Amino acid sequence: MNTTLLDNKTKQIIQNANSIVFFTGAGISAESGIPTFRGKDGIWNKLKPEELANFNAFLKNPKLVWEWYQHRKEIIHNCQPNPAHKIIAEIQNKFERVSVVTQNIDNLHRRAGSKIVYELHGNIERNYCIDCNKQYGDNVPLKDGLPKCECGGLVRPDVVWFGEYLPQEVFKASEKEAEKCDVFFIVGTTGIVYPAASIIYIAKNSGAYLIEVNTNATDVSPSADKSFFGKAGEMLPQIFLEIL
Ligand code: BV8
Ligand code: ZN
Repeated sequence: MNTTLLDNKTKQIIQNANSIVFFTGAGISAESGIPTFRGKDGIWNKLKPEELANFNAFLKNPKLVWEWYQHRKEIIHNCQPNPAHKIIAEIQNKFERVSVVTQNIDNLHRRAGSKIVYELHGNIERNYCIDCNKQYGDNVPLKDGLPKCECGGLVRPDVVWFGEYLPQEVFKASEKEAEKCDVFFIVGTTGIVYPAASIIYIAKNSGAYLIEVNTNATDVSPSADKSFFGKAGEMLPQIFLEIL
């Protein structure tokens, strides 16, 4: 890509930034081979979130919901962080503070080496018992195909389902990062799922410079100071190539 992406103003602002936040969604993991939710081959085109990603659906048919998450976990385990995840990790010691606020449950930011990661919607690698709250990693005992805790309770993935509250300490800390940052990147998200998306506007109202990276325009685009329309795995490395 021999054309320069950055205008001087954006370049200056990023170069002089102390704190940078990356707010990410399913789009940042698309190039790793993880299907998005609403894209062309999006998960929600085939399955209804209310049928699977909510607590009542789990109680009604725990086997179906559990196997759906095991299926997604298998896909994630066969995927690698892509250049977008990697550049975010690589630049974290080039600036005073670089943090990630993600809606993704795929653990790819951590696998790429990012240290400060706020998982607003949980992490598919973690599980817990809905009765005694015992934490489980990969070693969830199955009893007739059902994820059963030693106390007999059902074990569920430690993700936030629709109609459920986000982990408050994670949400509060993410709000703080948004309030304090100089530059706020919005990468690969439609920005329509709340209360996660409200963090974008906390950053905006706190004076951060908003930079969107997405293959398409979104509800966020009008609020962005700068939008780069293209693949995150190509755009983000190019942006920091021009900076550093
Ligand atoms: C709650 C975990 C309180 C599970 C997820 C206010 C207004 C309207 C609705 C609501 C509201 N407040 C609450 C609601 C309801 C609901 C909500 O927001 N609904 C939406 C759909 C309208 N919110 C909730 O239910 C939340 N809880 O409010 O609790 C409460 C409590 C009790 C009673 C009442 C209220 C909880 C929401 C969390 C749900 N869990 N995930 C799992 O993953 O299985 S949400 C899940 O979907 C993801 O985490 C993510 O948040 C969302 C997907 O969105 P995106 O990440 O943006 O992905 P998407 O596929 O849509 O788009 C991809 C984007 O990437 C596109 O823009 C595309 O162009 C771009 N792209 C694609 N490829 C690339 C790319 N960009 C760059 N490069 C590429 N290569
Ligand atoms: Zn238990």
